[in-house]
Amino acid sequence: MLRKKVLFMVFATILIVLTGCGSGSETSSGSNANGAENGSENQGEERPQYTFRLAETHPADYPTTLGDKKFAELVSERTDGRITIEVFPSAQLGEEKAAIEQVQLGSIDFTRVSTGPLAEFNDEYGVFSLPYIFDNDEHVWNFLRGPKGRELLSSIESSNMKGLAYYSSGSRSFYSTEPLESIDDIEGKKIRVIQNKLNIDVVEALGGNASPMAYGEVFSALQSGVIDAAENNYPSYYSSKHYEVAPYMIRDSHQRVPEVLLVSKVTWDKLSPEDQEIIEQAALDSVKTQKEEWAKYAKESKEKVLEAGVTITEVEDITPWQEAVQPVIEEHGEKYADILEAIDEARP
Ligand code: GTR
Repeated sequence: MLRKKVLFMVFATILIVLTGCGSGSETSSGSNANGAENGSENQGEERPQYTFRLAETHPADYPTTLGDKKFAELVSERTDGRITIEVFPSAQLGEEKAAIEQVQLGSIDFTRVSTGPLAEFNDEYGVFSLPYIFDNDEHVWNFLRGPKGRELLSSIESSNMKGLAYYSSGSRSFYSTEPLESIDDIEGKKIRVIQNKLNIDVVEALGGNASPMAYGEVFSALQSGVIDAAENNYPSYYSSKHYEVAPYMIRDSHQRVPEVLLVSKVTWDKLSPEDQEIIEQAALDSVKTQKEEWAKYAKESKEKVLEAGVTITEVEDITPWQEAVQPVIEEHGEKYADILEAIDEARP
C-alpha cells in the first residue's frame, strides 16, 4: 500500500515538472495577457511572441474600435502572427481615466482614448480642450499631420506612454434633456464634462455648472436628472443612446479633441526596434480605415438621431459663444502659445 502511494507521488511529481504546472515557471507555452514573452527566448532563431491587450471605451462597431481592429490585424499580418493584439471594446478593461492609468503602469499595453482625459496626464494635450480653436476637420488634420502635431504625439513619452497615431473625432456640441436654442439655454444647466480641469472652465464660462464624470455614467445621470446636459460628437451621442434621454442638441462645435492610440512605455521597451517599427507603422496605416469608418458612421448617426425625433439647432452666429469663452483662452492660452500659433498656421 505504502509502496503504491510512493510510486504515485513520484509519478505525479514527474508529471508536474514535465507540464510545468503549479510552479509558476516560465516554461508555459501559452501567452501572457500582459504581453510577456511566451518563453521562446532560448529557442535559437525563434523570435518572441506576444499577446497584448488594447482597451477601448466604445462598442465593437464604433469607428475607433474598427480602427483598433485594423491596427491589430496589420500587426498580426506583418509579424506572421507573432504579435497578437486583443481589442477589448465597451470599456471592459475600465473607463478611460482608469485605462490610461493602467497603460502608464504597463498592466494594459495599448489604449485608444480621447485627448480630453489625456490632458490630466500630460498638460500639453490640454490645448485640444480650448474651445473654438479649429475651424473644421481639415484644419485639425492639417495641424495633426504637421511638425507640431507629431511632436505633441511623442510628448506623451514623459508620462510613460507613447502616442502612436491620431484618429478622427469630429466636433463636440451640447445636448440636453430640455430645449437648447441659444447660448442663454446653457445658463444654470448641470453639464457633464470629460474629467479635465479645462473643461470645467469652458462650461462655466458659457454659464453652465460643470460636472466631470466618466463616460459610462452619463446615460443614467441624464436619465435620473443628476445632470441636465452633456456634450459630444454625433457618433458618441448616437452609440451611447444619450439622444434617447437628452433629445435636444445645439451644434456649437466648441471642441475638436482628436482620439489617440497609445502604447505603454513598459510594453514598448520590451520590443525589438523591428517590432517597434512594425507597430508604429501599423498604427499609422490604420488611420485610413478609422477615418473612412468615421465619415460613414458620423453621417449615419446624424440621420439616426434625426429619425428618432431629436431636435438639432444649428448655431448661426458663433460670436457670442466665442466671446463668452475668451477669458478661458486668455487664462490658458499663454501656456500653449507656440502650439496655438502652429494651429493658426494650419488653417486651410
Ligand atoms: C467620445 C470619445 C471617447 C470618450 C467620450 C467622453 O467622443 O471618443 O473616447 O472620451 O467622448 O465624452 O468621455
